[in-house]
Amino acid sequence: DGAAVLIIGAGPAGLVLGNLLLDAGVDCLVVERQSREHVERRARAGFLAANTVRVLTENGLADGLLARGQRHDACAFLTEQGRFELKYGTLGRGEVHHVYPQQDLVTDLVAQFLARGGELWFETEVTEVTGLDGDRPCITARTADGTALRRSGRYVAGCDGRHGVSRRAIPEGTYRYHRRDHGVTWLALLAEAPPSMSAIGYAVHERGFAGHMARTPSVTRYYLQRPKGTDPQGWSDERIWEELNLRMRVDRFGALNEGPILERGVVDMQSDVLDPIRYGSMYLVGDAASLISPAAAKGANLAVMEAEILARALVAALGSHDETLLDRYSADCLPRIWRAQEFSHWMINLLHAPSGDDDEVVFLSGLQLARLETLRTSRAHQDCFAENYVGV
Ligand code: RFL
Repeated sequence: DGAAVLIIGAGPAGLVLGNLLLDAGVDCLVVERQSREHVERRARAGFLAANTVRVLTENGLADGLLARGQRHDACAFLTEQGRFELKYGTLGRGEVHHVYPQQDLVTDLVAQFLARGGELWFETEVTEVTGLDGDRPCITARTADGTALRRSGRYVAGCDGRHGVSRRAIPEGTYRYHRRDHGVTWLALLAEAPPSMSAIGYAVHERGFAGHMARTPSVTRYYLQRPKGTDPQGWSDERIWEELNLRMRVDRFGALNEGPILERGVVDMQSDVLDPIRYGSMYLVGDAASLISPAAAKGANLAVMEAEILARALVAALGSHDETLLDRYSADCLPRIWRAQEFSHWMINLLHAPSGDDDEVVFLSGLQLARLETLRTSRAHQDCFAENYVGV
């Protein structure tokens, strides 16, 4: 009753890994706590980096993305000093983003996994992972009606996010845990309104950051920096649009297409990294390995990158009994994770109104302005920005 690889979680990490393994003839099982409808409707990421699109395309997983996703190659900064645009598609390595809502990607990945004959249990929560020190690890799970299930396998892939059971299964003291609370909170909004600019708009304002991210021709994501602990329902639609208009300086830079707010959530900018991202026969992928603040839209892209690296390593281990790549998995991924973390951290400082005492705010605001000015005027800096912005 075993599967070669037991995958916990059907987000981008687990589903890309599962599809790549099936393609290589490796048998796997994906176990997901939520229902299929739930994961297919969960709106989160949208900006897919060039490497993500390559992985999906090479593995026959990009039909929906290429048909309905939109190519984006520029972002705009709206500041007190003026508006400037970076056409990152012509800078750095010349890579672009594809904008495709994460829930649509997940929908496609589930369909592909099932079409390839994959076994996927929805509404089944993994409650325990055991035997990681040996070569017959085992998961215990509970279905919605309370039935207990057990499955053993050769390897476990922990793709269940930051609060999943995989992280909890790693004994204290066997890894280093790096974490940071960036002290910044976003009210994350989905508006039923067409985008108001070509793709991304970052508004830097003394009242706080406001962001505009195109999603589909009729839906746009907006972000508003708010105090920690803010109530997502605290502001009416009218109040939200008033604040967006103010921070995005519509009087100077053009009006926003307004519409009803479909969804409101609150996201605290937090990051963490586990090191190593492996324990015994379990490997962590995506948010389970490292949570990254969404400031630079890296989370889903890191998840797909790691899934590809792990798939290749598992195929070598199971096909040719060669564990060299598996043993290197952590060392291969961690420098890329840290590079993404560094860029994301830099973006947080670029975009957000600083906090602290009065002196500190004045000083940090000066640095923020200098940072924006360098980005606006230095081609070398723009190339570096573009490489990090679209790359992983
Ligand atoms: P996911 O997508 O959270 O999937 C984990 C899955 O595991 C399930 N699970 C369990 N299943 C069984 N048993 C258990 N015990 C389980 N515990 C959990 C969960 O139900 C879930 O289905 O993690 P994964 O696959 O690692 O993917 C990570 C991405 O989802 C995440 O990094 C991104 O959404 C982050 N992110 C963005 N990333 C980008 O690359 N580009 C973006 O534009 C972007 N925008 C965002 C974002 C995240 C956001 N939020 C909500 C934090 C915007 C926002 C607002």
